[in-house]
Amino acid sequence: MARCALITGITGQDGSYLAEHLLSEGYEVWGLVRGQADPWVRGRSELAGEIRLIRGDLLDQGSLIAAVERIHPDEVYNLGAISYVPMSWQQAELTSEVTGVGVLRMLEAIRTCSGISGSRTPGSAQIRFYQASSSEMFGMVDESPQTERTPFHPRSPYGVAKAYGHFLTQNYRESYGMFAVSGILFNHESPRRGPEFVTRKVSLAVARIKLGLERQLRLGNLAARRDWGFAGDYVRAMHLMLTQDEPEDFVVGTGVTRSVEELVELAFSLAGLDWKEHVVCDTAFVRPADVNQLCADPGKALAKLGWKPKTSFEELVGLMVESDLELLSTPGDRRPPSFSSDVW
Ligand code: NAP
Ligand code: G4F
Repeated sequence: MARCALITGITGQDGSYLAEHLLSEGYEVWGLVRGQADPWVRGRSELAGEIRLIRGDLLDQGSLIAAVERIHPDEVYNLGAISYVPMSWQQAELTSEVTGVGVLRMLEAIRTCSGISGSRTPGSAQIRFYQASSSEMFGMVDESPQTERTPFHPRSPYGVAKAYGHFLTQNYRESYGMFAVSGILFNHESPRRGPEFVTRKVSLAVARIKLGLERQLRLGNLAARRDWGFAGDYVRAMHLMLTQDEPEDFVVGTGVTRSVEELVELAFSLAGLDWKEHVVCDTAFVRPADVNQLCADPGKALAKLGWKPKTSFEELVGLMVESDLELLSTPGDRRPPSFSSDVW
């Protein structure tokens, strides 16, 4: 029988790539969607009929229990979160509830539906759990590159909420013997990245400027450094983590760090533009506390999962600029028409 996976955050960047990957591995894939007018239902219909949708919200314990009871998944991937770091200062409480306590609610749904009570019962839970942890937990780093053992010093309410979810995942593994793992993923991007994140903000601006639709791009901290990879590569690591004999946490990244300025220079040059003629620094995009640099040591993932990224930074930026040039050159709304399958 096909293995069955439930993905929270199915409408997000990673949710779509993970769903495609699991479908290609022969899985039955369910996605949790919230609200009554799902944008995804209208916007991502290329997967119509292949992914099954179920309503639920990380803020609503009962809906998560009902989803797990209905589906009986073999694997749960908790990708749902408020994931945009600046928003976590504007809505700190909501971020803590969704990105942090949401992890507790999903673990509790699995524990309840698996019949695990009080004490540690190794191996008793059949449902395997993946938590989307983040390199933002490292925050102000005092060692580089960062490994699974690097201490956390989060710099935003988002980072703090992710650290809570990370420790809780470890705690449920140790307390109840659950197969619960945390993937500490560094920044990963794609043409499906939300437009508020810096890589997509840049690739969209490059396309608009190239096509004469805009002249200027306003950015914040150009000196910040990130370890950027391709989302399509990273979802393979998530799946591999749930196929191991023992539950363990892994750092996933490329091991190469670049500045926002290097990203900008490359993206503009790929379109034959000089970034200095268009980019303006704007303090409105500078954060109350930023993470200045991140760089992964993915050695454990390579050794134990056999995982390594296939897409270079140059290829990734090229992919995004090319995709946005095509998107903005195409007249009209290119989204496919309505989604046909039922939402539970
Ligand atoms: P994303 O595109 O922002 O997607 C976030 C998803 O969370 C959306 O599907 C959203 O659904 C869902 N969500 C928001 N609030 C929810 C709620 N109350 N209940 C259920 N679902 C809710 O994020 P992503 O880039 O795919 O990242 C996936 C996960 O990995 C996130 O947890 C993120 O924090 C983490 N992460 C990402 C990166 C990265 O570089 N991309 C790195 C490390 C960790 P709606 O469409 O309904 O809003
Ligand atoms: O693209 P960003 O918004 O990503 P950030 O904050 O690193 O967070 C992303 O990666 C995390 C993994 O480390 C995820 F957990 C998280 O969910 C999210 O996916 O910003 C990257 C850097 C920052 O230092 C920011 O200050 O770019 C700098 N930056 C400079 N100007 C800007 C801008 N970021 C944005 N979004 N917009 C700007 O105008």
